[in-house]
Amino acid sequence: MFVFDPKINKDCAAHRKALRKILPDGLTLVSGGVEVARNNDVNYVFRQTSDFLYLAGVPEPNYFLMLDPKGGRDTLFIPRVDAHHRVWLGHVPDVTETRRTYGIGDVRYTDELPAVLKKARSRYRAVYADGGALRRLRPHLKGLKPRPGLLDDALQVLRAVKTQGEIELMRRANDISREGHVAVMKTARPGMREYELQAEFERTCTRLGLRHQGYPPIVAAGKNGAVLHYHHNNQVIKKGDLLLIDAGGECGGYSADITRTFPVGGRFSRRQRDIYAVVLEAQKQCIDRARPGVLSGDLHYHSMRVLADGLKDLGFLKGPTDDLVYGGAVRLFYPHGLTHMLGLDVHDSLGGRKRQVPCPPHIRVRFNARLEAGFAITMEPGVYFNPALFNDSALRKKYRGQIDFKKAESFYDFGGVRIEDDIVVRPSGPPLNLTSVPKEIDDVEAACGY
Ligand SMILES: [Mn+2]
Repeated sequence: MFVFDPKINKDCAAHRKALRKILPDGLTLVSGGVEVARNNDVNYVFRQTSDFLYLAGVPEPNYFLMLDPKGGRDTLFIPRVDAHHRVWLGHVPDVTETRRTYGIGDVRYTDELPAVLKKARSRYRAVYADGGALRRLRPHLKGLKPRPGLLDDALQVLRAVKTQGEIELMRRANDISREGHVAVMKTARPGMREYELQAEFERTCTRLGLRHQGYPPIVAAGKNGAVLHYHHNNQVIKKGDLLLIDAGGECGGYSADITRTFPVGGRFSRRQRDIYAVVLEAQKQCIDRARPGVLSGDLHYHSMRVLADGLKDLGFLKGPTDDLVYGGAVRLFYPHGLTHMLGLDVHDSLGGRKRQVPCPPHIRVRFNARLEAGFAITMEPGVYFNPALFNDSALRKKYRGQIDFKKAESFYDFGGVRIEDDIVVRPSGPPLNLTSVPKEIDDVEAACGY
């Protein structure tokens, strides 16, 4: 179905052009990542820095990128590898091949960087350099005022709005991750360990060409589903458990971020179905409302309202919806945000300082942005029964009249339900949904393969 294709971001040239337009009056220097030691002679699996992937698309370590807007050229600096190292590393592209692969007109070796900088710097007063470039090239930047904050902000501004090439990579990450999620639903059986399903997801992604995960998968059965960043993934899955899996592969550096919750055994129980339906309704309503001009904080409050109404119908909450939402009672069931930006980082750029929208006093969320066409964001409401919250004596006292704590306690073995899709805001109308993993109750049960 998918053929491995070391596809690179075809929009990097456009990204560099846009950056030169924001920072036309300085020399821009961006450093690629360097390898990090894991233990003796072994490095961690290398992941290029997100900004470098955005501007150059190069996944390898030890590169530099220089934008010289007055000189009218971008230069990529690549490490010079001698014959001895080729014995260990195999084929390493030279400047000619690199020029062809990445479409950057000027490619040189990093040992030429000091001489190139010496010539270029006389044309400028400022250097927009990141921390790594400043640390490693400081002696060659004489006479230039470093402005790392402006470079960072410019990149945040640009990275928030996805270009067509970026959306294509995100779609590919999503399409392959879909296969992984479906394989997990089909494979899950009582008696397995959670990590066996992690293996199934990662195996499927790798087999279809995604060599890296955007983040370590969360695979949580039963009560573990209530632990928001559960990472042990080592417990035995029991018959009748809900299985919550939050996992996404990475393509060209762009991550999918998908959560599904399904019944081990293939059929939702009555109470699983009831909670699931409430979360799904909140998610679908919020997806539909994700349009330009909408505040993400307002969407979060909308999701809290839908969840509060649903939990009221099921007897967990009582009282006026507004009181449950603004007073915070619903947050005991839903203690996280609805959405975050998504891209080269799974929690991606917030869009730059100018885009930060202060929250009105009645809204308390960590991420509050006015949505724009091209924003890629997640939509991930959830309902959890986490004893750490429901057993808290101060919270029990505060919400005594609003929460049926006895009923919530009887759901401790339930864990939680989260449903998470990746969407791209469109200029008008509802957003593009990149995620096609089954989520309707009938479709999830059908995918479970019993
Ligand atoms: Mn997420």
